[in-house]
Amino acid sequence: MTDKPRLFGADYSVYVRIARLALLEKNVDHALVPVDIFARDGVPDWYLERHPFKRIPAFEHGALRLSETSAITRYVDEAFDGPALQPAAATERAIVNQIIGLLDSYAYRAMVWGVYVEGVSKPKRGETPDAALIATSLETAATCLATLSRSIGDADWLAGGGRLTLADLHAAPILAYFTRAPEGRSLLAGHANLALWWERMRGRASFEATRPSD
Ligand SMILES: N[C@@H](CCC(=O)N[C@@H](CS)C(=O)NCC(=O)O)C(=O)O
Repeated sequence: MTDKPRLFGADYSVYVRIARLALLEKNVDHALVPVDIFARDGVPDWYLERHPFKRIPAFEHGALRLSETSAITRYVDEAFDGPALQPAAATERAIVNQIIGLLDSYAYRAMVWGVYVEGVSKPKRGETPDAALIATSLETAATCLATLSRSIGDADWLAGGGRLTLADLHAAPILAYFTRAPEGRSLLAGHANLALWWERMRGRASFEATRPSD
């Protein structure tokens, strides 16, 4: 398949950034087609065919159309040349998938919406934050960080192995928003191994190239 992949979305989105990181780490030439979920009129009608739930990103490669970031990143890893972003061994791959699952199920909502949006964005816009939501989100965030910290152990990468994987790419854009909140930075500082991992991720060219424009 020779068509250049297209990713639909916006640079501020955590999930779009995850997919872009996978494309960049694999050195895949691709286009980012702008879709703004926060546009005044909502997402354009044509986009519903690509994502019936009006979320970003959506992806296209030749005749293949995908939504759901973890399906997109796994496809990108498996369909293109470049460094493998998933371990070959079933046990190690299961750990990567477990981390992605916990990030989707628990970390994203708590760390991005519950801590960053509620505690940083809303006050900036002059809105009153929901203190109870911030408190429960910080509790969930603490559990997420403790789990990730146990997983990384003494290794350089989240799944505990010697190589960057899709788990790292899934986590970093979430941490990018979480650490904009002072409480987020201080929770992260409680896990020296994760704090080092965060510095490692922040220094990657792919991470710098996908930094949101805001
Ligand atoms: N399960 C989706 C989640 C994607 C998602 O939630 N994207 C956010 C932006 S980071 C979004 O489109 N939010 C719009 C909304 O919640 O209405 C995936 O894995 O791609």
